[in-house]
Amino acid sequence: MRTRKTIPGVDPKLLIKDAGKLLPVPARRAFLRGATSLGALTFLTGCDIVDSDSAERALLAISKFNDRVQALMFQPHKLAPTYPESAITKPFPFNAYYSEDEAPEVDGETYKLQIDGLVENKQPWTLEELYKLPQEKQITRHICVEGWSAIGSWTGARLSDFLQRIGADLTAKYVYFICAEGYSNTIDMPTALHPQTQMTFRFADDILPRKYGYPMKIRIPTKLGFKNPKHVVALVVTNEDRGGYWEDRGYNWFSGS
Ligand SMILES: Nc1nc2c(c(=O)[nH]1)N[C@H]1C(S)=C(S)[C@@H](COP(=O)(O)O)O[C@H]1N2
Ligand SMILES: [Mo]
Repeated sequence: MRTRKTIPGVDPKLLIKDAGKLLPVPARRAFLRGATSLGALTFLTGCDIVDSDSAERALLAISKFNDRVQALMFQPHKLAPTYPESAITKPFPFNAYYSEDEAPEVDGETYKLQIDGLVENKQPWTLEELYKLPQEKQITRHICVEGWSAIGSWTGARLSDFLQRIGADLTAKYVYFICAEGYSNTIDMPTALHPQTQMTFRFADDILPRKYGYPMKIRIPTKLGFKNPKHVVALVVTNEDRGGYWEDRGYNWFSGS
């Protein structure tokens, strides 16, 4: 009989299941169907799983692998589906790591979008200036990792146009966003330049309400909800991955939708 070693703080079955969930979909099925063992996980990740820390490291390695696969599979010109006005979800859900009445109150009069990093013109932008940018409307689906999705209508400027306008280094790897209440996240440059990635100023044709990210959010229909920062106060073009609120808490970094 084969003896099974017990690992302190690790349930091997759950660990394999978690690792499977972190894999890109096509690989996930094969992985879960196969006689996956801790040995296979060790082999795949190069992490010797002896305790809960090394188990976490193995999961992180799988998640990083998934990021690379998603980045390779990302099609920079492929559009996310769009919908008619009649498909808009009403009421549109609110979500954040706090309750709706705790959403930050940003003063639009004094608001300035700060620009930093690999950019020629770091002049901050007032809301009045931002509103003058050419804008377009999108009706797309927002998908949250928590298991809900909803169709909404967002209007704003293409982030790619804005990045060009401020002389951003478009060969840099990332754009990092900082929000009024301390939320943050980093996205890859191909996603930042995607035609549907938007600096959003309006929701359902009205000025973006406080709960949905006043005065500006970044709408990215090709990414999960948590990669769509609300109440954005600063934008940084960078070659270093600065992570983000949920990224730092173990959510998959790329999180394509
Ligand atoms: N500043 C900020 N942006 C945020 C969050 C947050 O807590 N703070 N939550 C994210 C998550 S998990 C989701 S699903 C969406 C929710 O956006 P909504 O309130 O417009 O539905 O915002 C994302 N952006
Ligand atoms: Mo979310």
